[in-house]
Amino acid sequence: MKKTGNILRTVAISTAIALAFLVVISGPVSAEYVADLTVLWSSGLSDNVNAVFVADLDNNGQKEVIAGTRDNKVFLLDSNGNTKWSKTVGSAVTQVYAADTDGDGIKEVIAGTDYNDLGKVYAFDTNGNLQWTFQTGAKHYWPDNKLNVRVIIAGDVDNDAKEEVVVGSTHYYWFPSRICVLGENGILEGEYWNPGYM
Ligand SMILES: [Ca+2]
Ligand SMILES: [Ca+2]
Ligand SMILES: [Ca+2]
Ligand SMILES: [Ca+2]
Repeated sequence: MKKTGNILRTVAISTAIALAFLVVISGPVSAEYVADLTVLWSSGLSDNVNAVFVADLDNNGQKEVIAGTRDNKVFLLDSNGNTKWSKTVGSAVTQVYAADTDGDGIKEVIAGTDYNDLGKVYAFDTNGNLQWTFQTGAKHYWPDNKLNVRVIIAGDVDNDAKEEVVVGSTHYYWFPSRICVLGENGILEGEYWNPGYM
């Protein structure tokens, strides 16, 4: 029996075949119809694509694509795959997201890095200007502060009409894990340390 697939609006993926390429596809998705997916565009980036997020940052009806690469770069691409800007951060980018941290209606580009950068979070405006950073790596339950940012999500968790950035970080080798809730300007509004891996 055929499965009826959901219509994929716009999905960005990094492929295992072309590691440095970002490929955007659209079409109905089901096990039977994967071959029907159409490549809308592909964009060659500088290194392996570690993370991708799609959002209409500026509410103009066109979605932008945020991508983070192994060679420490954050890219913002337009809806046709053209690079609007790229910025270099302190180490490999592990996660990217979009969040309106200051409540002005425009989403910021959020990126997290690995333990070589002590698990930092970077926020850029839509023009690529750095707005703030926050280091999630800290000594707690373990004698060093080498945390990887593993998860970033956002939402208005305290009803102040500004989205908080919620970051999950884990030690690169051992167990300590940390959840940070970052408010406007990257201010730490809440945190939780777990002695084990999360
Ligand atoms: Ca847009
Ligand atoms: Ca904003
Ligand atoms: Ca809030
Ligand atoms: Ca807040």
